[in-house]
This record gives sequence, structure tokens and C-alpha cells, in this order.
Amino acid sequence: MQIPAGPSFVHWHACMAHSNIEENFMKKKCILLVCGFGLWMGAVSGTRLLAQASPQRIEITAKRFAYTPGEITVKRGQPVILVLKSGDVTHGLRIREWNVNVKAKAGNPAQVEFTPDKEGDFIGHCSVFCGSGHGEMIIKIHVVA
Ligand SMILES: [Cu+2]
Repeated sequence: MQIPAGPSFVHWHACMAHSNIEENFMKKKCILLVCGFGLWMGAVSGTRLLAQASPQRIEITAKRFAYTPGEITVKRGQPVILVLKSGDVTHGLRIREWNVNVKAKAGNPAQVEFTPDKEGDFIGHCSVFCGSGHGEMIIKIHVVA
């Protein structure tokens, strides 16, 4: 008796169908890989651009009832490290626009980092009550392009 060719024919067909699906899957995988690589390259070059803007470090001394310097100029998009020192009692510095609030005791400087994202003139206020002139204790922040 001859063994029918049926099962092996069915098997062959199933294999072809399987390899077609696999081929499709591989194509999709390739497209995904290429897209992923593109995104990754974009992220890397973006990070490099950001890393090029190294932070600007600014030291400010607070003393009843003024900051020295009384105004600072920073660049939009460039990170700023503010170092606050106190010459007498505890003072603070709050800049609402960038959620900055740093407090420094005498002899214990504190620092905060932020990145100004818009140009213009802004005001920082003392955020720790320090006496009769506390309300007028301000610093001007100029953000330029
Ligand atoms: Cu104050």
C-alpha cells in the first residue's frame, strides 16, 4: 500500500503560511527597529544640546533688607544655580515663575537650580520673615535671549 501524499502536502502549506507570517513579522520588527533607532538618535542629540548649556552659577548674599547683587541677568534656556548666603539672620528667596524657594541660615549657604524658560523681568522675594523691611526685600531677575 502507498502512503497518501496528503499529510505532507498539508504540512508544506502550513509551513508556507507560517513563513509568510514570520516574514511579515520580521518586516514589522525591522521597521520598529529603524523607528526606535531614529528616536534614540533624536534623544541622544537632544540630550547633547541640553548638556552643552552648562549651568550659570550665581552667588547672592541676603542681609536685612536687601540682596547683593540687587539684580541678576540670566539666559533663557540656560540652567541657573543660585547660591544663597546670609549675612545676618535666616533669609529666603522665592521666584514664583519657576517654583524656586531657597532658604539660608547665617553661615549655611543653600542652593537651588532652575531653568528660566521665558524672557522678561521677574522679581524674587524673601520667603522667611526677617524683620520690618522683609516685605520690601526683593531681587530683580532679567531673563534675556
Ligand atoms: Cu525676609
